[in-house]
Amino acid sequence: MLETSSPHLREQLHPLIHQLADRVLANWHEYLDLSPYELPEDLGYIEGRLEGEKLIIENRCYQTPQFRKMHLELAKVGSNLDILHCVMFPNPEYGLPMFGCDIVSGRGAISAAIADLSPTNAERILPESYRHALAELTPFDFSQSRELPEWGDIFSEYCLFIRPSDAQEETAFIHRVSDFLRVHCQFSLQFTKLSEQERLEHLAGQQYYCTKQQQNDKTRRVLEKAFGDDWAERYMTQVLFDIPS
Ligand code: BLA
Repeated sequence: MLETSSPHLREQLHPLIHQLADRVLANWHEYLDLSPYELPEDLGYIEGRLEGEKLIIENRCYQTPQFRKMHLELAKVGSNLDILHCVMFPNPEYGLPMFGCDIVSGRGAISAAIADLSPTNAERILPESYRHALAELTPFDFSQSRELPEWGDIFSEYCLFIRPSDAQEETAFIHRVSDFLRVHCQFSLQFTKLSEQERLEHLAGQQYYCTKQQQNDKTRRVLEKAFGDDWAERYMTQVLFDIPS
């Protein structure tokens, strides 16, 4: 099995989080030719304090020719809050969508599990091959869908935003995300380079995506309480959702 984090943190995270983290890394290693990606100023492992509780963040980052930055983050806030955050930022030279996933577990129960392949072209629709493959996936009827926040217009019609109600739904979520990743990794290798004009269009789409994600006050608040406002701003705009130039 692939080691997702120090055994110490990994063992303490909600099982859905470490299972999905393993799955993400397994998919990346299976389909893509990974190179390391250095985060700014050694932000691989970070500790802070949230209202007297320790916040631990572990980052894994890779890149490939198709993906400028592939980021997997695991975080634990005290004994209550476990988080998985994952984003694959495409190289804008290929018209690929953005893969994003966030899982939040509070007091042992998952409150939010979200995953999407989000379009970055001007029309904000997924490439034909993706739409076809995603439409073919066996649908699963999750019992508790959650409503997207106001900034959530970046997500596609395939976006999954649920609160899993039992172990079966947790497993179904992992399978869905795995399918998204397999489709994304496999198709990404078939894309050819765009014209300069199309590249700029996708770059603008990624910038829009990041600007919207930076408006997630729930993420920001957790980081602000543990590390202060300035650090949270820097982390959200330079590590979680850095806008490519
Ligand atoms: C929600 N994100 C949340 C919540 C918390 C965090 C505490 C609220 C959980 C809930 O409403 O049940 C916290 N998420 C974090 C922190 C980090 C993190 C601290 O990633 C990192 C250190 N967020 C993403 C990505 C997506 C995303 C990639 O990072 C989607 C692809 C979505 N998170 C997302 C959405 C919500 C959320 C849509 C719900 C926001 C809301 O309801 O207002």
